[in-house]
Amino acid sequence: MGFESAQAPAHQKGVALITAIIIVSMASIAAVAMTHELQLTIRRSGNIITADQGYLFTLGSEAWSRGMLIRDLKDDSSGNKYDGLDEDWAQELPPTPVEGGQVEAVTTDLQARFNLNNLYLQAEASEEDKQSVADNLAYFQRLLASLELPESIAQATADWLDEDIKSLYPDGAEDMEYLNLDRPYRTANGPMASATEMRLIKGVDRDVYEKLAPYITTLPERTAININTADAQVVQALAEELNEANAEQLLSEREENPFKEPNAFIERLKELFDENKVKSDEITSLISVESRYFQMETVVSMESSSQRLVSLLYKGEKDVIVISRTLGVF
Ligand SMILES: [Ca+2]
Ligand SMILES: [Ca+2]
Repeated sequence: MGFESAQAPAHQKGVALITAIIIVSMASIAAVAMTHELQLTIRRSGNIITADQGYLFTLGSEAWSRGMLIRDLKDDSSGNKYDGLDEDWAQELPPTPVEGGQVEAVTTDLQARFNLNNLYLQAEASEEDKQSVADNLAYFQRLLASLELPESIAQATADWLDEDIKSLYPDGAEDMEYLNLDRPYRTANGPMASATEMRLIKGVDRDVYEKLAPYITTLPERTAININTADAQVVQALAEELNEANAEQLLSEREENPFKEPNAFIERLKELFDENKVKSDEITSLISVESRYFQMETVVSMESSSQRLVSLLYKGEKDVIVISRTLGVF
């Protein structure tokens, strides 16, 4: 009968009890360890799912932005052929709640900025290309001046980009200039992949770069400045005669009446200044009323992390394509 065991000597009962306690506590430790491991796995999976979800939201945001540009393409082909800040694609998507977080996005026209690659000059360049680079160089000098930055940076940038290794006079800089530095390097002598490359150029320190950065871009081909989206400094640099006040005036006029063709801008300049002083050909070669290159920037904030996607979009004749994506997680 089970009764017998209950009758066992006292010390045996003690051993059995201790053994039981040890077994129970070991089982508890194992259970706790297992639960902890399980919780970590759940957490890890959760983070992966959230990150995937966040990334899909950034792609959704990009698709939305692309959709707006496709709509604009249709609008353009129905006779409204200009790109301006009054159009739908230019409207910001304010922080909008989504499942587990929020999304915000903004599409900007990169042709509102000066494209540094307009200064790229091949070794065997045509007269037309040389003239275009000369006009863009003069433009960049005026832009630097309007930002109160040294104009000498323009020639150094042109030397960095052009294929020859002859320094422009008086402010250019080719290999010799950079090979004498403590940490020497050579000029690229080719187009820039990123505007941050400016930091390598003679005369461009951190402060100069930060001041210049909002007004410059690097696009894969020569592009004109869109006078409907460029801000006052960029517009002001288009002509010697323009100052801050009349550049601002042109900006406020275009809010009501965006420029539908480059000539409308030239005609407006001729009204503002002495007609003979307006360098029509030079300015016409620098400007446009439409754009091909746009940047979409979206930030998706989820509970545990945020993601920022910057996409370069190209609006062609028939479709809008994504050229590049840069993703950051923070
Ligand atoms: Ca348009
Ligand atoms: Ca060069």
